[in-house]
Order: sequence, then C-alpha cells, then structure tokens
Amino acid sequence: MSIEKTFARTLVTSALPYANGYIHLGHIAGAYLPADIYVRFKRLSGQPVLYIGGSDEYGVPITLTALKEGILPKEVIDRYHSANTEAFERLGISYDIYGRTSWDLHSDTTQAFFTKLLKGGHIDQQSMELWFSEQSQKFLPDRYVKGTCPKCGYEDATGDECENCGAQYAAHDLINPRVNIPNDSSTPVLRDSKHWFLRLQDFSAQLKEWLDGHDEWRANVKGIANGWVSELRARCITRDTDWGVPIPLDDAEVEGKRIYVWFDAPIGYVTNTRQWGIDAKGDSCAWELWWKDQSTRMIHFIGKDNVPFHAVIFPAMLMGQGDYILPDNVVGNEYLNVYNRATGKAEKGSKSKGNMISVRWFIERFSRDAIRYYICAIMPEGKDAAFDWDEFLNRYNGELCDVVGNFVHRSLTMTVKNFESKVPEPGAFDDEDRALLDSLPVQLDGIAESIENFRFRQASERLIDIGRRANVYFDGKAPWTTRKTDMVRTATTLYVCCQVVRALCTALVPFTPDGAAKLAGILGVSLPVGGPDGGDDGWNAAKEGLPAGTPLQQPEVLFPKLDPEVVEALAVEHAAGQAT
Ligand code: B3M
Ligand code: ZN
Repeated sequence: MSIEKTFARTLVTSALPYANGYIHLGHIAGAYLPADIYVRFKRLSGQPVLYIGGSDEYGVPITLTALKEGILPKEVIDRYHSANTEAFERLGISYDIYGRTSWDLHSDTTQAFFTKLLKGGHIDQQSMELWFSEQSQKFLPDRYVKGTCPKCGYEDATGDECENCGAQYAAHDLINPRVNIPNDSSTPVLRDSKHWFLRLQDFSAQLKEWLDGHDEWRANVKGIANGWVSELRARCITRDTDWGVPIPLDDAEVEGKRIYVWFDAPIGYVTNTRQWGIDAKGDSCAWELWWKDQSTRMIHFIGKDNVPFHAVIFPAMLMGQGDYILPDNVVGNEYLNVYNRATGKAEKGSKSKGNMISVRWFIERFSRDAIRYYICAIMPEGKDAAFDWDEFLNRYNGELCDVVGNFVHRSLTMTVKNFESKVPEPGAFDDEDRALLDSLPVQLDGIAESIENFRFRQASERLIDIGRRANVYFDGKAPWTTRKTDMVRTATTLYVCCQVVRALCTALVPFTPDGAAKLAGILGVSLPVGGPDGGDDGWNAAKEGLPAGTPLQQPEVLFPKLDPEVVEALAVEHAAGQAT
C-alpha cells in the first residue's frame, strides 16, 4: 500500500465503448466494474480520484451501421450514447463525467495532439495503395472491404486486419476482396491515396525504458506491450472518410479524409477531463493537474484487445506532447465468455450468435448488487471466465445472501429484539471474542490491499471471508440459547457481531453500493463520498467500530435471494437469443 501514498491523486479511465451497440456483460467485466470498484474504494478512503469515461463516436463501424439502417451517423451515436449512459448509471458505474468524442472540444484536443506531433517531426505523409469502389466512387477504409485473410484463410477478414488470427497486412495482400457496403458488392480496385503516419519508431527507446520500469503490471499486458515495442513502425492515423475529426492542415490533400478513430479515441480521456473541469470547477485549466502533474497517477482499465493502444500507441502520443504524464498501470482483463448449456462449453460472446447479455436487459431483471457481485467473483483477470446462469444463482445466493446477508440479518435482528435496538454494552471478552475483533482491521487491510493491486476477485473472496468467520463465531456462541441463561454473555456476543457488521458495511461499498447504503442507514453510519478533492478516510474509520449504545434501525434484508425458477426462465430466454 505504501506506493499509493507517494501519489497525490489518481486519474482513472475506462475504455470508451463505441456508440454503435448496447454494452453487455463482457464489457462490464473487462473495463467498467473493476474500475468502478477501484474508484469507489478510493473515494471512500478519502484519496483524491477522478473517473473518466465516455462514448467513442467515430470510426467505420458507426458509419456502416448508419448506411445499413439508412440513417445518419449522428442518429446512431445519439441512440447508443444515451442508452449506454443510462445502462452505466443503473449499474452504478460512477463516472465523474461520461463524455462524447463528437464534441467540438474533442476535435480541438485531438487537433492539438496531431499538430504537436507533426511539429515534432513525428508525423509523415505517405502515399499508399487502398481499395476503392468504382461503383460507389469511394475509398473503402477498414470494414468497408472484406476478403480472405492472407495468413489464416478466414473469409470475413477486413481490409487491413483479420479478426480471426489478428494478422495485419497491406491492402493488396487481401485475397478475393469484395466491397462491403449495402447495395454495392462490386469488386474493388487498388488506388493511391495520401495519408498521414505516426512515426512510432521515434519512441521505441523511450517506450522500452518506461515499460521496463513497470514490472508490477499484469503479465498478459506486459507481454503484449513488449511484443509491440520490439517492432514499431509508422502507423497510418488518417482514413478516407468524412466521419471523424478533421485533419488540421491547410492542404488540398485533406479533402475527404479524417483522423483515424484509434488516434482520437484515447485523446477522449483528455477532452472529457477538460469538460469535467469546466462543468465541475468552472475552470478550463483544471484538467492540467490531472494530466501534467507528476504526482498524479493515471490508471487505464481496458479489455485485452485494447492493450496495444493503451500500453504503446497512446503513451507514444503522450510522449510526443512533451509535458503529459504516462499511465502508471494499464489494467487489461481477459474475456468474459458465455457458457452454453447445450454444448457444455464456454463460447465467445458474439452478435451473430445472439448470446450476449446486454446490461439494459439484465438490469431490468436483477439488482445491480447481484450483477456486480457475481461479475466481480468471476472477473477474468488472469484468464478468460464464462458467464453461467447456475453459477450466478449459486454464488449470489450462496455467498452474498447466505454468508454475508444472513450474518448481518441475524445479528441485527437479535440485537434489536433483545437490547432495545441498541448496540449492547459488552462484558469481559474471551479469546474468541478478541480473536474476531482483532481480525477485523486485518481483514479490511487485506481487502484494501487486493483492490490497490487490482485483484478484485481476491478482494471479493476476502469480503465473503469476513462473513464466513463471523458465522462460525455466531454459531459457536449460540446467542439464541445463551439469551435464556446469560444476558451478559449474549450482550458480549452481539456487541462483537455488531462490530463485524460495521466492518462489513464499509467493506461492501465498492462491490455492492446499494446493500452498503441500506446497512449504513440501519447502523446510522455516514459513509464519506470523497471525490476529486479527496475527503475523510471512511475506510479506516470502520476500524473504530460501533460504540455500545449506538441506536439501530429495524433491520431489512440487504440482498434478497434469487428465485431459482425465475433464473431458470431467464436462462432459457437467453439461450433463445433474447437477452441482447
Ligand atoms: N472504442 C474499442 C472498443 O470498444 C474502443 C476503445 C476506445 S478506448 C480509448 O473495444
Ligand atoms: Zn487471419
């Protein structure tokens, strides 16, 4: 934990999802829930933290959707931006700002990045051969052309990249190219087009040295980043399209061309920080503290496919600006697959299979605490995981409800009933009382340590562990029996239980904010809200316990159990492709 204290503040980002589809549970497990747990923990512990997100609104997928539906790209992004904003809110992903790359402010930020790199000699212009449709009279960037991968033979590969094997190649290497635009399936031809290239190789040594200084990163992220850094070359950062940030050059050649979406998207983090500063602080310079001060620590949360952009390309772009900080960690998760009952195998979530579970569908049917708990418990940190309905039911009901919820409920119910709704005055502690009381700060520290080290699965296991130990204690002390013979013993037992409940109230906050808030209400505990300016340390305040005499409200169920029949019916709906 000591490393944390050397930073004055933490800037957290989650990948900006394309405003081209509804976010699903795979997204949540990858880049959003881990970031939100991290941020909620920091806020509660009083550490200054700013959480940035937003929609990624340029790029070919969006214009293709617009073409297919016969609407404007703007209509596509408006639809998904608002739907995804709402889905995040309902799930409790607590951004300080959820911005948009279609904002004018974003063009301004992106163009400033481009111009600085150009002036620094890091952008070249080159002519390249690209696929062109004579029928539609336009160039065919990215997915506008499809064909057979020259490396693996996959038949649905795009112009310069194969999503099956990950190969990247020159346009003319694509086999059997075909135009992929509605009403145009002509055979494309190769034509020359001028484009701008970012000279990534200029940053090789600096990137290598920086990456070598980060042994603490996850092995999967480090491995991908090192692979890229060893073979850097100039990368095209413009496209033949009219949907994107305009290229800031006074040059006839920019006609019909825009900056490539993967150049502008990560700059969206900067734009959205700028907008946050204007909205929250009325200060158009507030963002600079978060991007240029060496005592700021930046953490990117992403899915594994985004690693090269966050661990190599964007850092190179930041280096080229001269005065920006670099990410201190890039937390890349593996994939959340979907368990298929019919085949008994986990499979990749895919649009065509219809097996993805959208957040907007799920959140209509389950509490956010249930979703967050289960996704955290199976988070794909070191390897892929799979969403499985039976496991969802069993882990939520069997762990969060039966272990934690049940302990809290029986402790509080007995206390309220037998001790006039107050935390009782304890008698002398025995060894078991003492052992449990002494374990609480250690367990809270353990959870904090797991979260600070981005081990969210482990953090949730440690949370459940508090409940497990406490249940063993409760069963051993049997207060329902002792209350007939020994009220002092009973008071001591329930006093100890109330201390555990107090610790749980805090420990639940990052994972299950609604249950935590309900419990705080019952205990009369106020949980500091924290934020970009920091605040009181509500995490460590939990170690002070709940004094005897503290009034308690009538307990209510924190985590209502799921009905297996309801879950089963929804699993069937999902298998029929109705959960998208
Ligand atoms: N929109 C890719 C994706 O959704 C992209 C992330 C941008 S983060 C700057 O996987
Ligand atoms: Zn391939």
